[in-house]
Amino acid sequence: MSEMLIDHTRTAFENKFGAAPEVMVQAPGRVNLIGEHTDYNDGFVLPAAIDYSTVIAARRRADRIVHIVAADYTCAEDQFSLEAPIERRDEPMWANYVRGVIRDMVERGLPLQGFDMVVSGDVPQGAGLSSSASLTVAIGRLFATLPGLEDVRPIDIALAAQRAENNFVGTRCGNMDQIISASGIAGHALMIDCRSLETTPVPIPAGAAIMIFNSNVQRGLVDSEYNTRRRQCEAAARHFGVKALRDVDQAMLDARGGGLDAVTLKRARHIVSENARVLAAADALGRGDLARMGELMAASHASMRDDFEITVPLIDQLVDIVRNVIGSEGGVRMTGGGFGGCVVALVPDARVTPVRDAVTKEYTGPNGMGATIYVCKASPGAGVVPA
Ligand code: GAF
Repeated sequence: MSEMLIDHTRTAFENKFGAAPEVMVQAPGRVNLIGEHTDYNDGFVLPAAIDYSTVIAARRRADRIVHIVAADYTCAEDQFSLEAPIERRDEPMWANYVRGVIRDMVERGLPLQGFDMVVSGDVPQGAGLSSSASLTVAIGRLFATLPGLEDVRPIDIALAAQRAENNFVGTRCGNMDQIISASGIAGHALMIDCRSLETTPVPIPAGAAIMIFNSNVQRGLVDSEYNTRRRQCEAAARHFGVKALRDVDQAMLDARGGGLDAVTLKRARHIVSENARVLAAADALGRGDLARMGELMAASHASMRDDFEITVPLIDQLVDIVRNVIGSEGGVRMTGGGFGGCVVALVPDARVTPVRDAVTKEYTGPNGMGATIYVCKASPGAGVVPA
């Protein structure tokens, strides 16, 4: 997490409210190493929290008013009372993420109080690195600092944040982004069982770097295509007579998949094979076996491209450029919901510069833009930072 961002947020609070903040919290964005679109199928994922986050500087108020200043949106403001029903706004959209979490916590009977707060962040927006989950989780983490809310656990914050997106903002996301933002562990990825909500920390091997490449392809179709994929997965689960595709294994798919139409069969094949890959990847990463991890990431990318059909040609090119440099020494794949956004690679430290050079030289995105490259540290989940 950037000290500069913390200082910037603290200063913005002092300038706006004329006093030092009393509490500061942060919540990170995330990168998913493997396990795409498996979360809403009750399956497995393997994300890591990254060192880019949303930071909030705040001070409790004597009344029940919530007053938010968005430092990154020309200090635009939102203000509402905890006494009245919290309504959705047409705009700005960021206000609905904030309102949604707070409304969820109020509806659950939690003893909330008013806050003055300034929100700022450095998670790239619209890149598929979960800037919205980092905002909703940061809001939940802030309110969890109030007296009487000590028992609110990271998973409670994550689920409130997911409900806010599903029920208030209107995004049909799964639970991966919020759980990793709330529960991440420094130096580790987390294998999450998205049904039982059990998390298993898996260390990032010493000497391996997490690189993220933003293709700068805008994720234009992501909402409509995401919802279509969800419907196709639900239809496939109904065909097999199970609650979710998590309950289908390769043998069932082979025996009864023939009854599905060709497209739905491909969607189901991605989910079934991807769940198996996540389990294998958690094992490989835990053993420090980057070569095996690389095979699994390559298979995941091929499955997203050919079966789930969520990659785009520029993303495929970016993956090829990285793979040509790292060979079997690491892994690379598209990460996130798809249709643009980012590519993630796990590479030996010695390969970071050659990979960066190759991508800078060989990748040209939309409007002649190159890729934006981040070398990330697996970071802790949401928490209080010194005010
Ligand atoms: C988006 C969603 F928000 C997640 O829940 C997940 O489904 C992901 O796409 C795909 O793996 O980030």
